[in-house]
Amino acid sequence: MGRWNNIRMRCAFRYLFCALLMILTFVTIQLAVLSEKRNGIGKNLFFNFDNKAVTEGTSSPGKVLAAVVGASVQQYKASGKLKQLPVAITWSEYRANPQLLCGNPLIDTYGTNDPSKMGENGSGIILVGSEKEKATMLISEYNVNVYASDRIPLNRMVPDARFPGCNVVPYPKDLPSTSIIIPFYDEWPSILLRTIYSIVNRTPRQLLQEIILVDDGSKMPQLKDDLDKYVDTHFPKGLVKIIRVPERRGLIQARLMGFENSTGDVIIFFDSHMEVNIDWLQPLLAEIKHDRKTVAMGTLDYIQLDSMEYKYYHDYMTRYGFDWRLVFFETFFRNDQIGSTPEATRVGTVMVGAAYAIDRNFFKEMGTYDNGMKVWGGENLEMAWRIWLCGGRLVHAPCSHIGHVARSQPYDFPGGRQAVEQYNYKRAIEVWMEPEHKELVYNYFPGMRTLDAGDLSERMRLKEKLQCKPFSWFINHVWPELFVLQQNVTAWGSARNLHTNRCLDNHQYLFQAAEPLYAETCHYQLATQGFSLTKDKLLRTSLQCVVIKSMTAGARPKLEDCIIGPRDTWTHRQGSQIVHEATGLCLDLDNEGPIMMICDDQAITQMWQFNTYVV
Ligand SMILES: [Mn+2]
Repeated sequence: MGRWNNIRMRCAFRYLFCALLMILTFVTIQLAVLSEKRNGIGKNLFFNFDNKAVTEGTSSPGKVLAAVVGASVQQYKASGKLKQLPVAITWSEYRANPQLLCGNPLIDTYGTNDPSKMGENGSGIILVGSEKEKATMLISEYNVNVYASDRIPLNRMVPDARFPGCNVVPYPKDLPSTSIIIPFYDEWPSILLRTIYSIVNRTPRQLLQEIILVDDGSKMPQLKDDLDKYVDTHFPKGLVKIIRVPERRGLIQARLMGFENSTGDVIIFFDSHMEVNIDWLQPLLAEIKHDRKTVAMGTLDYIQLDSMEYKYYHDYMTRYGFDWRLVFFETFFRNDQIGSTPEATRVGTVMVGAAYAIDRNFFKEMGTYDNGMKVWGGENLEMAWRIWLCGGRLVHAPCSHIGHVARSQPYDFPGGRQAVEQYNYKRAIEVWMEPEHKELVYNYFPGMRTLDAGDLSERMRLKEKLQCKPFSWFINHVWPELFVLQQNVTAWGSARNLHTNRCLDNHQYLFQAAEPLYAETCHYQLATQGFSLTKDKLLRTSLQCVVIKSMTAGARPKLEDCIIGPRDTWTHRQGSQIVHEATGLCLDLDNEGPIMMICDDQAITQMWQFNTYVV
């Protein structure tokens, strides 16, 4: 095999050195195999079996550097350009001159990657047989295929996920410098390192101020000294900073600690399992340079948790939304929100927790995060509301793509996720929502009404100081799709069938594809049985309208998104029929649920009553 031939060839000239090297290599492999048997594969950060560019001793990490090097690096070395690890250059020296090499082949040879390597160019890994079994076991333990991650290059390239037009978008020359803040808690080492390599290799170096890792009390031993040594020997000095939080304080606090220790003009929070795409940073910074009160979001691509394949939409972009239960979901842009080209900036509603850029002073002026919140959850909604209501704006930069491993967070929630979320939600809605909006949220979470969410006085003072707009402004201008049941309606509440005491029910459905309209025993909880007849004659619930797909008697009515979907109109008189205008059919009810029938004044199953009529 190539590697052994290589070593033998070199041995002809330097047999003593090579004998030592071979023994060392052998011992290293044995140790790794042993530790693998003991601990499961990949427990050692520095023994990446398939990524031989840099392999270090497992027994004393950091001491045996570059013991085994792969063929591409051999060639590179032969060209005389490679400096021996450890990397000695400082980040400011390296930054000042885009031509400089740093001595780490994973950085210096980036761009000439061997495309035949597993996982290269964002391809996924397909495992078979015993490898597959091992990986499956590890996925159930770590929620991500750590086995696959250990087998693909730390510096792999990814496919260009951008709209074709992004290639020619010009960006201003003097963009602000950026600190990237990456909190982590028990992140798998090769996934964390790939996040860092992707940033170093795909970010113009003059724009990158620093990468700040915040270890939020990880328990994995590999993330302590080994990580320190790896960072120390593989990246230019001062580029990657590690902050250790002795006791876990949660993602929000960890982000804030990273922020306090950062020095860039702009800050970007990352998850610890991401891979940035080509020219990902410039579009975000261009938005902020244009208007410093802009928060710019990248487009998230999907790294499959089982295969590590980098996936993306070719001609589609996701918009984010939320409903009254504060569930964050993906939806789509209205036609009027898409510019003249697909790559034009789009207005945003709410943000995901990570991968947004904000001017550091603006972040401070806006009151950073509510540090009374716990762990994470809800902070992304609160921040988006605050930005919009207090004078900022939130946009999607379509040309900035960032891959994200779609895994459940390695973060756990002391006290349970639901309790933490509700605590955070309560803090957010008490500060920002008006009573009628809070009421709609409490309808989903009755327990939240009496929940003690701690001291909010500081956040209330902030709202006062920034002279923020009322929440209804946000609904009217930013997220009009979020339906307020009692606004602009002629009837609202629950729609009860007079014959059966069953009410129209949405089964808490919130997606765009058509779903059956249901009827269930009336309980009058607005969360599932809140329906309205609007002034423009839509029969609607949370995010959907009632529509019919087949215009004949016997059709089952559907719930379908009416942001850009169909908007059927209906007429109704109190305690009487609900008539579909286009067909003249009446909403009826049989044993299977709502059904469209020929109107019949004598049919009591066609009589409906809303809780409240507005005259
Ligand atoms: Mn994540």
